[in-house]
Amino acid sequence: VYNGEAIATGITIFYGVMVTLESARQRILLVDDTRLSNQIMQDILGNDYDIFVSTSGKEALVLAASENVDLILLDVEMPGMNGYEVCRRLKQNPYTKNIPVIFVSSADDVQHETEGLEIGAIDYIIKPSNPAIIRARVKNHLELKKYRDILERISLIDGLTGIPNRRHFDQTLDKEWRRAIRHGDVLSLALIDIDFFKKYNDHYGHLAGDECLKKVGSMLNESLKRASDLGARYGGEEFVILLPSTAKEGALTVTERIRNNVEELGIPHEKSEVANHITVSIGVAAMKPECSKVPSDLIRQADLALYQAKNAGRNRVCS
Ligand code: GH3
Ligand code: MG
Ligand code: MG
Ligand code: MG
Ligand code: MG
Repeated sequence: VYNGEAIATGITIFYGVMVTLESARQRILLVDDTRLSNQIMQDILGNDYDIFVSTSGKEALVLAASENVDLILLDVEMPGMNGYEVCRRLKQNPYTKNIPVIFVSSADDVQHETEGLEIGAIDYIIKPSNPAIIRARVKNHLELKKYRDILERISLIDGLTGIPNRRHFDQTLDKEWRRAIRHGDVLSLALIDIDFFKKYNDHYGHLAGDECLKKVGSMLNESLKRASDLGARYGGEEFVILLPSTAKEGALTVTERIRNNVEELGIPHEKSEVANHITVSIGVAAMKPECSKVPSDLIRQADLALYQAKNAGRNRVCS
């Protein structure tokens, strides 16, 4: 579960997994066609960080996209693709555009430095430079990167339940929708709404209501098996799940398991009109995304199914 105090000390909990950002060594990619230059930087920084080395721009682009690095030290003059071109490509790729780049170059004129910064580098180090200064600059930039990562993660987590929030869900739906169009794949979505939750709050109080939402939220995420499945808090007492590459039958299996798991939490609800414990109603929609449709079509369809589930007596899954 989410813990606000832990976040203040640099520890954040994401997807139910503890991520200790303080203790993980940050990763630096060194890019220079001169092996000796890479070796010098490695000697300066290797004690404090995990170092990846590349001697060409092409190789650097692959490493940057695959190795999850936190900072890139990039030479300007290199045969083939020069540092400016490497930086431009890094900034165009959604997977690498947020990795800070520092140019390291012997070109000490205003034009070179200006161009490097305008392309999007955060700093420009003129070599040869003093090792202590390099260490200090790198440390400052990595510190900023660390807090930017923490903020990004917090912005995608629901503060009450600790599960992904609406913003996270919207981003993922958008991404999965486009992926499904590219692959001609099917996408399922389910809206989950707690039954008679207003009565629950009225009877047990809002704090108990909040505890109930936390339990349902964590149970929801524990019920999802595939790494690509996403469960999020949609708002109020509504949750949503997204099941990529899953047709309706599969979605019905998953959601029936969830409906059942919620019942088995056995949270007492003596004012409920369907049971004496907390239950949920679930609306399922499955769709093969096409250019003529939009993601909200999928949500609307699930919402209609949810409405049916409510009208048909609640504590059930409809599609
Ligand atoms: P139905 O079975 O038709 O869904 O009835 P319901 O009472 O669950 O539906 P309604 O939409 O009328 O009420 C939802 C309630 O959820 C209203 C609000 O008090 C409660 N709620 C929404 N967000 C929160 C929250 O963050 N904490 C708590 N404790 N309650 C919340
Ligand atoms: Mg060079
Ligand atoms: Mg509701
Ligand atoms: Mg309602
Ligand atoms: Mg409700």
